[in-house]
Amino acid sequence: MTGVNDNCLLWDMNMAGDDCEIDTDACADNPCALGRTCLDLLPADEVSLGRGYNCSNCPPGYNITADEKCEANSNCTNTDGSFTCNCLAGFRKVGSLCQDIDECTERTSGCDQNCANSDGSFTCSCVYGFELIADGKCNQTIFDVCTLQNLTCGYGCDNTTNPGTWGCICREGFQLDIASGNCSNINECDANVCTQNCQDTVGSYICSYYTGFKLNADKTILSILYLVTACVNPFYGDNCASQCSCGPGADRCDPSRGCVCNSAWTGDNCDVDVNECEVNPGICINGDKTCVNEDGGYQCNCGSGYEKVSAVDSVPCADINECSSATTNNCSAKLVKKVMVIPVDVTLATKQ
Ligand SMILES: [Ca+2]
Ligand SMILES: [Ca+2]
Ligand SMILES: [Ca+2]
Repeated sequence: MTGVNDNCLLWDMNMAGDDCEIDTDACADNPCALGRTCLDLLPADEVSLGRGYNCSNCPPGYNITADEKCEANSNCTNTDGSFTCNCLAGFRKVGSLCQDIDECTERTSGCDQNCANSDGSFTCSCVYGFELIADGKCNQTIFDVCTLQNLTCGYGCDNTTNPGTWGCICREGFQLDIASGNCSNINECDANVCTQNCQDTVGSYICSYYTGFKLNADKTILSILYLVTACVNPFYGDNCASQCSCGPGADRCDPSRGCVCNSAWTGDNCDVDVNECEVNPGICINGDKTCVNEDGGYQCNCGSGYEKVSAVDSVPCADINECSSATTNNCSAKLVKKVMVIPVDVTLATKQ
C-alpha cells in the first residue's frame, strides 16, 4: 500500500504504509496557489505544523491574499480597445511587475523616527518618551528621559538604536553632533539625492525636474533616474502640466517648449500665418515680381506680360512674346476685319 493511509491521519495525513512508515509527497496534488512553489516537509515538521507541505511566498510583485492566492499588486483600467495595468498605491512597476516601494529607505515615509517597511505600505513608530501623531510625526511626551540617563540631547535619546546603551538621537533628516548632543540639518543635495534639481530644506529636501520632465506617476521616490521621464506628446512644460494644441503650422510638440512652428506659421499654437511679404519685403527679389501672401506660404508672381521661367524666386520673370502664339494676342482678329473691309472699298472704287 503506497497511498495515504486513513489510519495515519490521526498524527499525520501524509504518511502511508501499514505502519505509516512511508512519507508521501504532499505536493503531488499541487496544493499551493498558482505562482507559489510547494515544498514537501520532513515527517517531523509535518507533525509539528499539522500539514505535509509549505507554500513559498508569492513571486516578487505579487501579494498573498486572504485566501492564500498570489495577487498582482495592480488594478486594471479598461481603455478603448485595450487595457492598462496600474500598480496599487505603495507599489511601483519594475519590469512587468508591481513591486513594493520601500518608503523607509527611500525616505518618503515622512516618519520622524522609526520606519518599518511592509508590502504596499509602511509603519512609523516613536521611541520611548514620544508619541506618534499624524503623518508619522513624533511628539515628545516625557521630557526627563535623557536627563535621567545623564545625557544632554538637543532632540531626544533612546536605547534601541544601540541596544542597551542610551544615546542621543535626531529625527529623520538631521544628523547628530556627538560632542554637543545637538542635531543639525543634513544637506541631502550634497549626496546627489535628486535626479535633476535639488533644494535642501531644514529636515528634508525637495527635488524638482527640468522643464519637459516629470516625476512618474508613482512619485514616491525622489532619487532614482529612471523614475523621471520626458513629457510624452501632447504634454509639455514644467511637470508636463501643459498640453499642446497645435494648429496646422506645427512641426512638433516639444516636451519643453510646446508647439514648435515651421517657418511659415507662428503663434503659441502655430495657427497664425506668417505674412512673408510684410516680414521680408525683399523676398521676391527682382522688381518684376509681386509678393502674394498665402496661408502657410507666399507666392512671387510675375507682372502682366511676364512669366516665370524658374521656380527659383531670384530668377527674373521673362517677357512673354505674345506674337508667337495666336492664343496670346488678338492681332489676327484685326487682320480679318481689314480683309473684310477691303473688298467693299474695291467695289466702290470700281464703280467710280
Ligand atoms: Ca512598502
Ligand atoms: Ca535637509
Ligand atoms: Ca504666409
